Amino acid sequence: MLTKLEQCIVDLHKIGVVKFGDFTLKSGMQSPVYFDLRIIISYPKLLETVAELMWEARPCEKYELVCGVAYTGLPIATVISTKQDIPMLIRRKETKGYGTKKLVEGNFTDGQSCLMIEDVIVSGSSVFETVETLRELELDVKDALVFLDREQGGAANLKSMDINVVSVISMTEMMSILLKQGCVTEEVSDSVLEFVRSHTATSIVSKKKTTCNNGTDVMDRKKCSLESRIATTSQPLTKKLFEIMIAKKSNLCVAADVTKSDELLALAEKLGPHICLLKTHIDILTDFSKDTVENLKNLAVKHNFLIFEDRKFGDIGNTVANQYVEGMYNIVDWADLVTAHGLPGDGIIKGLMSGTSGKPRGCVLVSQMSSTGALTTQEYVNGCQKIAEKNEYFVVGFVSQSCVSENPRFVIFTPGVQYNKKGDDLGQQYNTPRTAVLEKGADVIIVGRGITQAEDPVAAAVMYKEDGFKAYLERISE
Ligand code: 5BU
Repeated sequence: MLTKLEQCIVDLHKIGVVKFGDFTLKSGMQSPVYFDLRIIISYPKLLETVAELMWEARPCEKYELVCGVAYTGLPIATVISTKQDIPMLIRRKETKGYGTKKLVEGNFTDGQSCLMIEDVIVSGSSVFETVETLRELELDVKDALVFLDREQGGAANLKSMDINVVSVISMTEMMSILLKQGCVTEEVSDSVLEFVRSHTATSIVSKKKTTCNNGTDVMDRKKCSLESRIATTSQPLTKKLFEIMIAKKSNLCVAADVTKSDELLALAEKLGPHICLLKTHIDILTDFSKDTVENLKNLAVKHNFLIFEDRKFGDIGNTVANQYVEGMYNIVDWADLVTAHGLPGDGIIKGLMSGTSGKPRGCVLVSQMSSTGALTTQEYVNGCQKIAEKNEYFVVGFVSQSCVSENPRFVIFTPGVQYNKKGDDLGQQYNTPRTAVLEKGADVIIVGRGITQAEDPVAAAVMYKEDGFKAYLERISE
């Protein structure tokens, strides 16, 4: 005899709600399983059972309102609303052309308690967006009731936003029922469980306008302090980078373009205390070995900096995924950030993301290069911005020579920085740290030969760091 939940899962599988194959989730992540509860509206009895199971799992006895997250949360919320006689709200999915108030349909008054209803939770972004709107309207939203928790970090993400998630079933439990009831083979079940185990760290990024440190509701990245920008993103490495920059009072990234591992490690050891990032071109090392990157990783921990491989990926997603993970460099293993061109379109991001296996990683899009005659057009810059906005979970920011984004969540990295030099013989062009930060809007200055070929690289690094950070402080206080 099956329990109500077991029967429900078997029935959902039967009508095609649980699908196995190769799916691209909203975040761009590839998944071997997809739970598509939308079709439940064609099966009213099953919809009723799902709503009952959810209501039975509710964390609190009483709520004054329920609100379904569009779209599949809506029919479930409607059933709960009519059965339990609790008024319902709808939050529109549209983001443009509606003020916050008009985004929500239904009657309510300040302070009423409202239960969120959602079908599936991955990162928690959809729930978060809805809760954000309701909280702005002074509603009291603490709990989210979901049917399936895909166990990909959504509950933890929402917990950090003070939203308590209660789910009817987890992906692991669902697979165990489906396997026991002979609905899936052990092979399929194992592949899903392996996927769940290796994708537990998704992140939420709010689409909401962000308030700057000076309290104004403007989205001007250049005016926001690093402290206030931490809250604008959930990209773990962007957050970490901001924290390092604050702690070390440094917006300096050194481009360690040397050809021997010993030299690279010596630079990392000497300059480590002064930098927020160390940028590599790993393929110019003539003696690369696994030890090189193991030692580099240890130095990154010791001196608290991130490793940034300037690989400039530029191929189709599938090739890029191989270049990122396979081959002798295994870049994903040791580089926190990598650069990529936007030219191939956002398949390149999906390719990189598919290689991360749940590790916190990020990519920086090359929006404008520093060299003379770079073929950058405004259309390309805009295209990169679109890719970044669409893949905000993975894109940390842009390499650029101007303010290509005002969004405080994105970091602008500017290479071509050196004192007293116009450029080199091969097309490189230079700005001073002040010009880069104050005029070009750089958040991070990338300095290579200006430091590595200086007579005293440490003294040079200190000078670039101090000037760069002073210019940043000046910029936010203007
Ligand atoms: P330099 O020695 O400060 O000129 O080194 C600049 C570094 O930044 C070097 O590693 C380049 O590959 C890298 N770079 C750049 O100079 N310009 C760009 O537009 C991009 C990267 Br993208």
